[in-house]
Amino acid sequence: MSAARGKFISLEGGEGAGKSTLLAGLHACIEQHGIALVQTREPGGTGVGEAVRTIVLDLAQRELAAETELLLMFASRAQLVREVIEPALHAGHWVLCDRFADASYAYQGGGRGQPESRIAALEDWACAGVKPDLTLLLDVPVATGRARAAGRGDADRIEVEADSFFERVRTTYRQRAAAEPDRFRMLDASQSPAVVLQAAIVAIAHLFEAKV
Ligand code: Z5A
Repeated sequence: MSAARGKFISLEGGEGAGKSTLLAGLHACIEQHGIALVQTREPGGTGVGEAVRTIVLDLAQRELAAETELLLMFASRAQLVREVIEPALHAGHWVLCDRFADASYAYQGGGRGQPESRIAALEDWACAGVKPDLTLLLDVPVATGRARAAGRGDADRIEVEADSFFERVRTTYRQRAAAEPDRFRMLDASQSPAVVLQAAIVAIAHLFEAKV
């Protein structure tokens, strides 16, 4: 008998929203329910994806065209879906992913102005029907997120963009959350890490109920 398909949760948000911080707490919470969990990230998560990540975040790649950036994000994603996410879900494991396709709509769509229809076509092809069951959107004012991230040292190729870029990213995320209320849960990420974790645990609770 094959295992019940696992659940797929993605975390999204702007720079410094607190995804990495939240991931650790969520990971522990899910495992406490006796669920086998695969944690991964985008771009990255596979050998190919991590190589793509190095390119797209490299400040020296100043000439990278917006179209190339978009294709690279989906190249990483196509590999991650086939090598990690789909096999894990098929085996009944849950997958917790730091960013997924919504990030391409927000950054390459909202931020860089790539057409939504083109991103949707790439999603259709690269993701082969794999979509998060739940997306936690960590919403935080751009200035707050950037101030947090600034404490980390050197900015990467995307982090050096202007505030206006990150405002468009935030607006696109919020629009996507409003358009798909069943899949998205928007969390106020300007609160303390403990409060954000508690809100996230409440937001994923229905997935545990669906498990039994
Ligand atoms: N990107 C893209 O353009 N298109 C795509 O399709 C995909 C990605 C998938 C890499 O992503 C870049 O790729 C990203 C989008 C782009 N570029 N940007 N900007 P990433 O997720 O690896 O990098 P990131 O967004 O820059 O993550 P981040 O800045 O590391 O943010 P975070 O993980 O959300 O934050 P954090 O590391 O948990 O926290 C940052 C700091 O804030 C840290 O000191 C914490 O201790 C602190 N923190 C965290 N939470 C709180 C709260 N609640 N209160 C106070 N302080 C906090």
